[in-house]
Amino acid sequence: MSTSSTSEFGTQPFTNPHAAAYVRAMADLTTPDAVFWCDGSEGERDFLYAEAVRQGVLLPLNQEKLPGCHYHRSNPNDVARVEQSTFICTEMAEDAGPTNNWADPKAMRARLHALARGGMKGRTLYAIPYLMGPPGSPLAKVGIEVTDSIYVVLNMRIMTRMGRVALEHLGEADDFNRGLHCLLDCHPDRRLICHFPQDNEIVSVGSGYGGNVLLGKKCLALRIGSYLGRRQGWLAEHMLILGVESPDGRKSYVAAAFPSACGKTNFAMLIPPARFAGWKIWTVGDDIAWMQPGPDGRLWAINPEAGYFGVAPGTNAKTNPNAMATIARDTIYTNVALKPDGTVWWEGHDDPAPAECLDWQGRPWTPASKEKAAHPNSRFTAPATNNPAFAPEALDPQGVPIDAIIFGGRRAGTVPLVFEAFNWSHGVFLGATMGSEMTAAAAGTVGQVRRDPMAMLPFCGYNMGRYFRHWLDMRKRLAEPPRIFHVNWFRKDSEGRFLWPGFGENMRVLKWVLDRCDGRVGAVESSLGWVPRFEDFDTEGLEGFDRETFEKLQRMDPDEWRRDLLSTDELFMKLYTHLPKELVFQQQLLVARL
Ligand code: GTP
Ligand code: SPV
Ligand code: MN
Repeated sequence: MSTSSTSEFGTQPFTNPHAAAYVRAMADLTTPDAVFWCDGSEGERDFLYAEAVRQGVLLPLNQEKLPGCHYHRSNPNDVARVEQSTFICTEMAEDAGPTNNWADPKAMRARLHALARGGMKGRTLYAIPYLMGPPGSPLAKVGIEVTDSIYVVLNMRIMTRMGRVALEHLGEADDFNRGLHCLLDCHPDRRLICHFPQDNEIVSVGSGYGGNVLLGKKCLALRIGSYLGRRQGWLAEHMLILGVESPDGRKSYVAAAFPSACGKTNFAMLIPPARFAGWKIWTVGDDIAWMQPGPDGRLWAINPEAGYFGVAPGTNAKTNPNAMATIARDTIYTNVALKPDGTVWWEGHDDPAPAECLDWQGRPWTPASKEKAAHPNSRFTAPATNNPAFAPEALDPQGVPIDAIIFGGRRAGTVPLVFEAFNWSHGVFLGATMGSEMTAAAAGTVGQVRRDPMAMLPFCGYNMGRYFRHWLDMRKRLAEPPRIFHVNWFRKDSEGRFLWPGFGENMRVLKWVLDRCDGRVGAVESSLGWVPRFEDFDTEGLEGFDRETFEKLQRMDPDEWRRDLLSTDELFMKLYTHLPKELVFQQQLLVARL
């Protein structure tokens, strides 16, 4: 095994002996031609982009129009997370619980090592030290990801605090997440994303895509994070974090859990409509929140990430101007369409469909083509600091105090625009019973409604029943718990059109949420929870929106809810051995109210 000799970069082994030993052990297993030790410097970045272009992994985009931007196409069989190939490997199957795939750690490790053995032959092993969370934060965590994908290195460089800063945070300690990623032959039959929470270890093979391979994100920050959070008394959640600044300069903070591709990035970057002159939304995070009770009894949240891995389709200057500004430079585009002038396009872009371009698979595409030009789960990877609404508090090691938690799903029917939980345990019930239509972010049946508790079904690294218990128990440690709400931006009319304009107009819902938190506005008690009165819901300047539309949006049909409860029942039955009694009680109360 030699060290990379192609440049002055990547030649300095980590001085932390545990980190260096882990990298060497993985190199012994996978036998790469070279080992590249990442330091996160700018010189290294430039070298790696040039190298990725040379390898054909990235294509430089039009540097006048999209400075610092690159283009990537993944293998067409590898375009989303694969939940059926994702495993939690714990000694006891019940520790993973019935909502996760479980495997015996010894057996799975043997299988993975057999797959990875010699798997980097002829390739370079990149050793990536990364930090999740602001440096100095008590919640921040270090990972070392070893990968043979230069695409992963460059994405991790945007999504995390990568390089020296992570090693400095680690010091001489052995306390880091060990992550191995090998592309292998990228065959779905040999694709496995495995978590060993008891060893703080992740092994991912056979994929090159997003949440399967950027191990700091879903694997560490959510699956391993949630496992650690339960043991250590904090929460790792699939939540955006935003700050709302009112015209008098006061700031409130909201965390919201929506399932994949259900609006977190858009909500986190919201620009209020003209009616809300003087209000400003600040983005703290767009996908993941780590939260713990502070000494003041409030719930404090940090965003462990440093970038956005966002859904491209539907992003435009009208729906999300902040995202468009964010991705105008230093961005990696994956599986979008490529225009002849070296810029990019996707369905729902501001520009009209190009007369001709290459689709996400590199095939010629015209507006007459039947298939989509961009993959529905095509993504951009962009640094958070590019965002005009980036909240400086995102860098604060203590995080921000959360005033409200919002749960929400994508539901064409049944679920009203907004309602508020009666109390914490009812709020936990709302989160636990959340339903949502499946999206292209994971391989599977798009559009089918499934229970996705707290938007964590694919991401909870332990028994979901215990996870609910943990949520209920948090209440005891919070003198000032956030209020909990439920929203649905996606309700449709009988013609299949969205009843609610969404995007920036979601500010109106947010305003009601904050008014409730501040005790500024009353509400009506309904079977589902507290609901707004039309008079209290700000509709000024909302063209054509009247009481009738509001009532359609807020309509609650007991029969539809009883049907929905059947699938909640199914989830609860599945979890019955570990399901907290309070949730069953909440369900009985709901049935009675209906
Ligand atoms: P992940 O990154 O997969 O976790 O997704 P996300 O929750 O951040 O979702 P994102 O904000 O990227 O939105 C996903 C899709 O939903 C995009 O195509 C958006 O255009 C669309 N969307 C977001 N917010 C709204 C909304 O308020 N109304 C409607 N109708 N669509 C929305
Ligand atoms: C999600 O699916 O929730 C994402 C994208 O944020 S991925 O990183 O692929 O998980
Ligand atoms: Mn997500």
